Amino acid sequence: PRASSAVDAASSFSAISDSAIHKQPFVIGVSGGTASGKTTVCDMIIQQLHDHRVVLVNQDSFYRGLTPEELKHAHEHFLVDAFDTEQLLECIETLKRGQSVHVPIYDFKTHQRRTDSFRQVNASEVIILEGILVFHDQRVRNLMNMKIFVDGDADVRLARRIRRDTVDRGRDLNSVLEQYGKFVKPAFEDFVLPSKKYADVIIPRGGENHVAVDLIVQHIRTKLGQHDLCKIYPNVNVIQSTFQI
Ligand code: UZR
Ligand code: MG
Repeated sequence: PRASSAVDAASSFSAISDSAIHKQPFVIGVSGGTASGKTTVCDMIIQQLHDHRVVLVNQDSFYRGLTPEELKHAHEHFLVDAFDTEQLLECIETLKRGQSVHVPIYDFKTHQRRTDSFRQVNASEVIILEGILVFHDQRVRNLMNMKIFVDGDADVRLARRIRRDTVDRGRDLNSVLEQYGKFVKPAFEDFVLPSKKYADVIIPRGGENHVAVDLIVQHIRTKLGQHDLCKIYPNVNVIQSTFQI
């Protein structure tokens, strides 16, 4: 009986290793309101995981371009279906299978996708998917191994958004404030905030929170270490055959 339980243990260990052989990338979702510091948190994670291969995919890249008619009221057209979620889903699934993808490039100034170029994203150990609504679709959520919500006060976020939209995106103050009041804030309350409940970790004070980022990076490292189980797979085979003799 002792021998057979040892064989059972060995074969179940081998089953773990079998799944580790098709080891999948670790997928992290990073969500939060506009200008909450999502991008900063992602950059900090990537920097600290320097010895692993990490790629960042932005949900923003999957905005559908606006039609000429929609362009006339450009700031009114950013609701949930503004994203091509099917394409985003396919992109993350492909990366999870270990294949590279072409991610569209979205231009916030013209509200259009570039037609002449893509960004090639290669398969890697860690995939970070960042965006205001990455927790909204259940199918996208299900692809994630870890979900992070970056929190921040609305006034701080609005101040940052004003600076970004006027300085980086070439908009005027009035249109930024109108868009914020009419669309960004209501969409945050209706769609983004409710999706916070899916988060595993909520980070207060966004990119200033080094302790939170340290903890997250430690967790990712532990998980990647477990994936490395497959490296001892040959030994597991030897143990198993010894028991079978
Ligand atoms: P972050 N957005 C634009 O302002 N223009 C576009 O052409 C496409 C998107 C906004 C979008 C959202 N909302 O608040 C923000 N609106 O970009 C997403 N209205 O960027 O997560 O970095 O804040
Ligand atoms: Mg951003």
